[in-house]
Amino acid sequence: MTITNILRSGDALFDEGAELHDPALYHPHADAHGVETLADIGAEEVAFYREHGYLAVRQAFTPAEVQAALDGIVALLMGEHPGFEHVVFEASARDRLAEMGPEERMDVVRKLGVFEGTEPRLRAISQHPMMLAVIQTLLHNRTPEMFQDMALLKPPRIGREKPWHQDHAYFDYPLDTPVVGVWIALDEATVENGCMQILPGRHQGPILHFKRRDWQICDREIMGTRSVAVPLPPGGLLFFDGKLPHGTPHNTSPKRRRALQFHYAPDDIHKAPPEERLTHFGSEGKNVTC
Ligand SMILES: O=C(O)CCC(=O)C(=O)O
Repeated sequence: MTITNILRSGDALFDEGAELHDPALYHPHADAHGVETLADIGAEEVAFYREHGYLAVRQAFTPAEVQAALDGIVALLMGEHPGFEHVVFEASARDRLAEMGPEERMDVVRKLGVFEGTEPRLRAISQHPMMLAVIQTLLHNRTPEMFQDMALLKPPRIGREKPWHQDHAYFDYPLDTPVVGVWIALDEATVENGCMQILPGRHQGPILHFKRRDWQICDREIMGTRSVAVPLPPGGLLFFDGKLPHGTPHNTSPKRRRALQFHYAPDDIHKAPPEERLTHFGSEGKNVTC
């Protein structure tokens, strides 16, 4: 899981970026293009993905599959898998956490990760055969291997922003490695509760990242750009290129916005040292300001 902002306090891990963002960073001018089901993806949709860096699918999973994934998350959070510890809480809940019961704690969790070896229901959705078949096509017919699994819960009112970034800036893979991200809505995801927002077509190369509210693209680069929102019903998903800039605003609404995010790359790729990634995405030593 992304560790830039995670700090331990007592027994719990907290995400540190509580600072509020400028609302103008998230003013989409349109909704994302997509299809209804995974079966609707053909050559035209693959061409769209290659050109724009994303494709939405509004009904990828059944209500039963969504419920199974939610049950898997609850099982992890309720301690049904002893030893599982990859849970990160919202920093704004730090002072209250010790007094909260298990149910109440579920609405202050920011993210969980590294669970697919532990929770079979979450593994099942990450290995959904039709979804994997599409990913294989998007990876130029190379066999997909999942290398990152997360649940991003953005709780009501306090779920904090994930500032604009390219996921590839976090991955120790050579720049030309094809990476497909999949973001799956488990609740209805809207602009108000913090759905994904993207910059279509900006996935062709690396953009410098800075340590600000997170490891992120400079706000100045984003202001005034024509971003696109990806509202999705539960069971909808977004396929997105590892270099597609995206971000999600603070959840100011009273509604939950629970999601899963998986990343896949061809199974025959090799890691690169972090210095290589920083050469492309890092701002240190480049005489740039933000
Ligand atoms: O679900 C979210 O809020 C965005 C997550 C995200 O973009 C990431 O973790 O890379």
